[in-house]
Amino acid sequence: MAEWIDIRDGGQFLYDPTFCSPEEADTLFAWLRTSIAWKQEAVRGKPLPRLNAWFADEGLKYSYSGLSHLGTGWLPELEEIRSAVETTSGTTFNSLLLNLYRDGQDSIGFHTDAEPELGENPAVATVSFGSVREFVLKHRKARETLSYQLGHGSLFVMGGTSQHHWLHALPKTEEALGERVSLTFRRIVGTRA
Ligand SMILES: O=C(O)CCC(=O)C(=O)O
Ligand SMILES: [Mn+2]
Repeated sequence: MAEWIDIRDGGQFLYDPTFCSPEEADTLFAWLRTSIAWKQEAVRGKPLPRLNAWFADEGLKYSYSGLSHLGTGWLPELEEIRSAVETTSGTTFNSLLLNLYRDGQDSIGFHTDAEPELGENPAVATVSFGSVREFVLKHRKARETLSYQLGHGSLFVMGGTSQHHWLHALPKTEEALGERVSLTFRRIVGTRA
Protein backbone atom coordinates (compact mmCIF):
# COMPACT_ATOMS: atom_id res chain seq x y z
CA MET A 1 0.00 0.00 0.00
CA ALA A 2 1.40 3.41 -0.97
CA GLU A 3 2.15 5.76 1.92
CA TRP A 4 2.08 9.52 2.33
CA ILE A 5 5.53 11.13 2.36
CA ASP A 6 6.12 14.47 4.13
CA ILE A 7 7.98 17.17 2.22
CA ARG A 8 9.12 20.64 3.34
CA ASP A 9 6.62 23.03 5.00
CA GLY A 10 3.75 20.61 5.44
CA GLY A 11 3.53 19.38 1.86
CA GLN A 12 2.69 15.73 1.33
CA PHE A 13 2.63 13.32 -1.56
CA LEU A 14 1.77 9.73 -2.20
CA TYR A 15 3.12 7.71 -5.15
CA ASP A 16 1.73 4.32 -6.13
CA PRO A 17 3.54 3.03 -9.25
CA THR A 18 1.31 -0.07 -9.43
CA PHE A 19 -2.05 1.66 -8.99
CA CYS A 20 -3.34 -0.02 -12.21
CA SER A 21 -2.21 -3.43 -13.39
CA PRO A 22 -0.28 -3.31 -16.72
CA GLU A 23 -3.31 -4.81 -18.53
CA GLU A 24 -5.75 -2.31 -16.99
CA ALA A 25 -3.40 0.55 -17.81
CA ASP A 26 -3.12 -0.55 -21.48
CA THR A 27 -6.90 -0.87 -21.82
CA LEU A 28 -7.60 2.49 -20.20
CA PHE A 29 -4.90 4.27 -22.23
CA ALA A 30 -6.38 2.95 -25.51
CA TRP A 31 -9.88 3.93 -24.38
CA LEU A 32 -8.77 7.43 -23.34
CA ARG A 33 -7.06 8.03 -26.70
CA THR A 34 -10.15 7.13 -28.71
CA SER A 35 -13.14 8.04 -26.51
CA ILE A 36 -12.27 11.50 -25.19
CA ALA A 37 -12.91 14.64 -27.27
CA TRP A 38 -9.45 16.18 -26.83
CA LYS A 39 -9.17 19.91 -27.50
CA GLN A 40 -6.27 22.31 -27.66
CA GLU A 41 -7.34 25.23 -25.52
CA ALA A 42 -5.86 28.70 -25.74
CA VAL A 43 -5.15 31.10 -22.90
CA ARG A 44 -5.07 34.78 -23.90
CA GLY A 45 -4.86 33.73 -27.54
CA LYS A 46 -1.93 31.38 -26.99
CA PRO A 47 -2.53 27.65 -27.61
CA LEU A 48 -1.53 25.45 -24.67
CA PRO A 49 1.25 22.92 -25.42
CA ARG A 50 -1.00 19.94 -24.68
CA LEU A 51 -4.60 18.84 -25.30
CA ASN A 52 -7.29 18.84 -22.63
CA ALA A 53 -10.69 17.57 -21.64
CA TRP A 54 -12.68 18.17 -18.51
CA PHE A 55 -15.38 16.36 -16.53
CA ALA A 56 -17.21 17.22 -13.34
CA ASP A 57 -20.40 16.64 -11.42
CA GLU A 58 -23.34 18.14 -13.25
CA GLY A 59 -23.75 21.88 -12.59
CA LEU A 60 -20.32 22.38 -11.04
CA LYS A 61 -18.41 25.47 -12.22
CA TYR A 62 -14.64 25.61 -12.39
CA SER A 63 -12.15 28.02 -13.90
CA TYR A 64 -8.42 27.71 -14.38
CA SER A 65 -5.93 29.88 -16.30
CA GLY A 66 -8.82 32.13 -17.34
CA LEU A 67 -10.84 29.25 -18.88
CA SER A 68 -14.18 28.39 -17.32
CA HIS A 69 -16.13 25.17 -17.49
CA LEU A 70 -19.48 23.82 -16.38
CA GLY A 71 -19.73 20.18 -15.31
CA THR A 72 -22.06 17.90 -17.29
CA GLY A 73 -21.48 14.60 -15.48
CA TRP A 74 -19.14 11.62 -15.84
CA LEU A 75 -18.47 8.66 -18.10
CA PRO A 76 -18.76 5.29 -16.29
CA GLU A 77 -15.10 4.41 -17.04
CA LEU A 78 -13.93 7.67 -15.45
CA GLU A 79 -16.19 7.20 -12.43
CA GLU A 80 -14.62 3.81 -11.88
CA ILE A 81 -11.10 5.27 -11.89
CA ARG A 82 -12.25 8.10 -9.62
CA SER A 83 -13.60 5.67 -7.09
CA ALA A 84 -10.33 3.68 -7.00
CA VAL A 85 -8.36 6.95 -6.63
CA GLU A 86 -10.62 7.99 -3.74
CA THR A 87 -10.04 4.70 -1.97
CA THR A 88 -6.23 4.87 -2.29
CA SER A 89 -5.93 8.58 -1.49
CA GLY A 90 -8.57 8.77 1.26
CA THR A 91 -10.05 11.90 -0.39
CA THR A 92 -13.15 12.57 -2.49
CA PHE A 93 -13.11 14.31 -5.88
CA ASN A 94 -15.85 15.96 -7.96
CA SER A 95 -13.91 17.10 -11.03
CA LEU A 96 -11.28 15.88 -13.44
CA LEU A 97 -8.95 17.71 -15.80
CA LEU A 98 -7.39 15.42 -18.42
CA ASN A 99 -4.15 16.26 -20.21
CA LEU A 100 -2.78 14.68 -23.38
CA TYR A 101 0.92 15.32 -24.06
CA ARG A 102 1.40 14.36 -27.71
CA ASP A 103 5.21 14.08 -27.51
CA GLY A 104 8.20 15.39 -25.54
CA GLN A 105 7.54 18.94 -26.73
CA ASP A 106 4.14 19.07 -25.01
CA SER A 107 4.45 20.16 -21.41
CA ILE A 108 3.09 22.16 -18.48
CA GLY A 109 5.19 24.91 -16.92
CA PHE A 110 5.74 25.53 -13.20
CA HIS A 111 2.47 26.41 -11.47
CA THR A 112 0.36 25.56 -8.43
CA ASP A 113 -3.12 24.09 -8.39
CA ALA A 114 -4.18 26.76 -5.92
CA GLU A 115 -7.37 28.07 -7.52
CA PRO A 116 -9.70 29.48 -4.84
CA GLU A 117 -12.42 26.99 -5.86
CA LEU A 118 -10.21 24.15 -4.61
CA GLY A 119 -10.24 25.38 -1.01
CA GLU A 120 -7.43 25.90 1.52
CA ASN A 121 -5.32 22.74 1.19
CA PRO A 122 -6.43 20.91 -1.93
CA ALA A 123 -5.48 17.34 -2.75
CA VAL A 124 -4.83 16.75 -6.45
CA ALA A 125 -4.52 13.15 -7.64
CA THR A 126 -2.90 12.29 -10.97
CA VAL A 127 -3.20 8.96 -12.77
CA SER A 128 -0.71 8.62 -15.65
CA PHE A 129 -0.86 6.52 -18.82
CA GLY A 130 1.53 6.06 -21.72
CA SER A 131 5.07 7.41 -21.90
CA VAL A 132 6.96 7.91 -18.66
CA ARG A 133 7.49 11.63 -18.04
CA GLU A 134 9.44 13.56 -15.43
CA PHE A 135 7.28 15.44 -12.90
CA VAL A 136 9.16 18.13 -10.97
CA LEU A 137 8.22 19.80 -7.69
CA LYS A 138 10.09 23.01 -6.84
CA HIS A 139 9.93 24.77 -3.46
CA ARG A 140 9.00 28.45 -3.78
CA LYS A 141 11.74 29.74 -1.44
CA ALA A 142 14.18 26.97 -0.53
CA ARG A 143 16.46 25.74 -3.31
CA GLU A 144 14.91 22.32 -3.34
CA THR A 145 13.49 20.36 -6.25
CA LEU A 146 12.07 16.87 -6.23
CA SER A 147 11.74 14.83 -9.39
CA TYR A 148 9.64 11.73 -10.08
CA GLN A 149 9.28 9.57 -13.16
CA LEU A 150 5.51 9.07 -13.47
CA GLY A 151 4.92 5.69 -15.09
CA HIS A 152 2.10 4.01 -17.01
CA GLY A 153 -0.77 3.20 -14.62
CA SER A 154 0.72 5.08 -11.66
CA LEU A 155 -1.01 7.34 -9.13
CA PHE A 156 0.62 10.48 -7.70
CA VAL A 157 -1.27 12.56 -5.12
CA MET A 158 -0.22 15.97 -3.82
CA GLY A 159 -1.74 16.90 -0.47
CA GLY A 160 -1.22 18.81 2.77
CA THR A 161 0.04 22.36 2.16
CA SER A 162 1.84 21.38 -1.09
CA GLN A 163 0.00 23.99 -3.19
CA HIS A 164 1.17 26.85 -0.93
CA HIS A 165 4.87 26.09 -0.91
CA TRP A 166 5.63 23.96 -3.96
CA LEU A 167 5.28 24.57 -7.70
CA HIS A 168 5.03 21.64 -10.10
CA ALA A 169 5.74 21.11 -13.80
CA LEU A 170 6.05 18.51 -16.52
CA PRO A 171 9.07 19.83 -18.47
CA LYS A 172 9.62 19.50 -22.20
CA THR A 173 12.17 16.91 -23.23
CA GLU A 174 14.19 16.36 -26.42
CA GLU A 175 13.70 12.61 -26.03
CA ALA A 176 11.62 10.99 -28.76
CA LEU A 177 8.68 10.08 -26.55
CA GLY A 178 5.19 8.92 -27.39
CA GLU A 179 1.96 10.18 -25.94
CA ARG A 180 1.13 10.49 -22.26
CA VAL A 181 -2.31 11.04 -20.76
CA SER A 182 -2.78 12.33 -17.21
CA LEU A 183 -6.03 12.36 -15.28
CA THR A 184 -5.92 15.02 -12.56
CA PHE A 185 -8.74 14.65 -10.02
CA ARG A 186 -9.68 17.69 -7.91
CA ARG A 187 -12.36 18.68 -5.41
CA ILE A 188 -14.15 21.95 -6.05
CA VAL A 189 -15.82 23.48 -3.03
CA GLY A 190 -18.76 25.88 -2.91
CA THR A 191 -19.33 26.97 -6.53
CA ARG A 192 -22.57 25.36 -7.70
CA ALA A 193 -24.08 27.13 -10.71
O1 LIG B 1 0.22 15.90 -16.29
C1 LIG B 1 0.60 16.03 -15.13
O2 LIG B 1 1.10 15.09 -14.50
C2 LIG B 1 0.46 17.33 -14.42
C3 LIG B 1 -0.67 18.18 -14.91
C4 LIG B 1 -0.94 19.36 -14.03
O3 LIG B 1 -0.16 19.77 -13.21
C5 LIG B 1 -2.24 20.02 -14.15
O4 LIG B 1 -3.06 19.65 -15.00
O5 LIG B 1 -2.48 20.96 -13.36
MN1 LIG C 1 -1.10 21.17 -11.79
